[in-house]
Amino acid sequence: MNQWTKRSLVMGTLLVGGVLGLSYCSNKAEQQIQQQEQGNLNASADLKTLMAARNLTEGDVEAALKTYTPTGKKDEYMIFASGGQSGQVLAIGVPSMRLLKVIGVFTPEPWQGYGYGDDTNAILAGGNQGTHKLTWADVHHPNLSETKGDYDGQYLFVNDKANARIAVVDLADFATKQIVANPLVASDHGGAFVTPNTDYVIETSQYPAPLGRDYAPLSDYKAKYRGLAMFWKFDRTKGRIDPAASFGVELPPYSQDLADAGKLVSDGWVFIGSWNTEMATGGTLQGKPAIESGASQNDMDYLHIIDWKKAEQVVAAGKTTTMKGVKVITLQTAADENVLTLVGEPKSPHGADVTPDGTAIVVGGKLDTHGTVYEFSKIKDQIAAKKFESKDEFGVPVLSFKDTIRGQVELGLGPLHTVFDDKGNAYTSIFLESKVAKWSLKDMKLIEKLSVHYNVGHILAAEGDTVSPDGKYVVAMNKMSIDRFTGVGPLYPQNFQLIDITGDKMKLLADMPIGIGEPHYSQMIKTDKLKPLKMYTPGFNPATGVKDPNAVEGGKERIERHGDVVDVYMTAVRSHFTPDQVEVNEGDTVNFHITSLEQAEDQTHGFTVDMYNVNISLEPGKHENVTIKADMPGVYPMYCTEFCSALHLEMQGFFLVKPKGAK
Ligand code: K7E
Ligand code: CUA
Repeated sequence: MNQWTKRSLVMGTLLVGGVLGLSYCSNKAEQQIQQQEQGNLNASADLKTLMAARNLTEGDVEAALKTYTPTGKKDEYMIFASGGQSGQVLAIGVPSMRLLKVIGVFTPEPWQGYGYGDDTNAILAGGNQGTHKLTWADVHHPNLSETKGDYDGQYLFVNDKANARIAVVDLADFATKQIVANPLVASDHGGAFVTPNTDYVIETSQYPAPLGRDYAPLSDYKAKYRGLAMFWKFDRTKGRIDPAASFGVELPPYSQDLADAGKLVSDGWVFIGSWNTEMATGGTLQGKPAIESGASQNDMDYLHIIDWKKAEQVVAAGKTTTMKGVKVITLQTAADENVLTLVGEPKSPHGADVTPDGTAIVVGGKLDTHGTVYEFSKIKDQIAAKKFESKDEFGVPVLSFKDTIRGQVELGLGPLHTVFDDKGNAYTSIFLESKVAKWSLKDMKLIEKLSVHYNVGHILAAEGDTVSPDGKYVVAMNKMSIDRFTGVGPLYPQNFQLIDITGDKMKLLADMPIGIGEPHYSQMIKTDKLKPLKMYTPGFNPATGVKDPNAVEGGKERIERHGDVVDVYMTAVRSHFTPDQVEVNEGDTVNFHITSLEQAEDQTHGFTVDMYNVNISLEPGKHENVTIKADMPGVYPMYCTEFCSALHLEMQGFFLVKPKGAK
């Protein structure tokens, strides 16, 4: 039997198997043939010949061996990466650096049907801000939920810098469940960072403006413009943020930047970097310096230190004002009650990263060559003793810089973000030099620098933001890729570079081009902590978190008319929709209630009504509701958009809209 006969036999099995739902088994037969073919092909080629033919060094082969993941083998870690301007989140396997999923978060995602059905539209609508429909987001910092300072694999939070929003993704099904919109500010950046037991999700503003998004001229900058640290209360039992139990802390009009929550000894505290303590507002047409130079005059900006347990007490004591429904601790109260304290940090800082043991905070400086390490115990003791050096012009107490730091380490030009391993080392991204700097937290000494390609922004480490990082891997998230990949036009991919940190020397293992959005931050979790669902219980609505009241059982499919409202109770199972003919009148409102009757792993159907901008994903057991206004008379195919079986193309039906006045 030659390969072609074998193949056509397999295809025959596939066809029959697909109809019977046996495609998995026949895929296996197909796989065996493929493996035989590859075996034959490779038998004559030895390793050296292959290396020579592909111009690979021994180092390359070693890197390949450390990352190559044969079919069927799984990754040890998963990265949750910001999808940047795409408004989405990317799930990536490590060490294979294979893209596993693009999770729709702030932006509709058609494959998942996210934003194309009633229930997911309601989630997206929760993020409405202002009067313009927001169809994009600037995702910066994904943060995994934590229990006792360790990733627990349950939830993921992300921020939208452009529109001041926070989203909650449930890692049971990797789907977005909630978007909360901050009514007080227009942009954020210090989010979405969690406290060690995920009591709060922190969101701090980036660009100062009047709180509540009111108008005030720039001449009132110092008087009326403010920053904000928002503490979104997370209700783990519901898996949702509870806005009513959340509060904000008003901040001076500096540009607050990255934030991090204290852990272990520093649990109960939050640290927020800032720049533009000059409060420059530009005015280039009037001959004033651009903000970039106006904001770079001071040698020191301010690290903001918030005692959030104290803040909770202040809120409980009712010492707040309410702005647009949010309880806010005013700047005055925050200063008087020592909820907020400042300490100098070197010129235009970026990054504020708490060490795994919680004893120190590392800050980088975009215009400074040092990593600066603050000793938390010194901060705490001086605040307790009210030993302040001065106050800023808003009356906020300021600690002495030199009495607060553990020390500084010379790292290079433009140190940004710092992550940690399990051996007391820190890894800092050096943006201008395109390097990752490894240094010792204990000795405050630079150990090694590794070139990356190019202009590294954030870096991330395996379990890197927990109380017990794993070491093993660091990933450099490079902004530029210049000569790394085949050209795809002037908008180049970003470049994630996987680095092995297990040896004495860091070793670059693999490049992964990222052709979507501009990722900022990511976190990497051990995959054995994730417990993703394989399917939903029948009739479950993932958006509402309960069995849908309109869930349809097999045999109970029906069409009901109530005046000009038509309810279609539909089921989907290989390879048909029931009912498959839906005829309505022009102008009717049609509610499709569709339940997948599948309970077999990975048997997903899609459902579209052509021309009506509907595309939902029906994973096994899932229920979705879709409402459309039948305002286009005609005949529109409805079909399954997922190649679900051999008779997938036959999984179709007709949606007929009878024109007004037709018989
Ligand atoms: Cu450095 Cu938004 Cu965290 Cu970008 S931020 S890199
Ligand atoms: Cu169901 Cu294709």
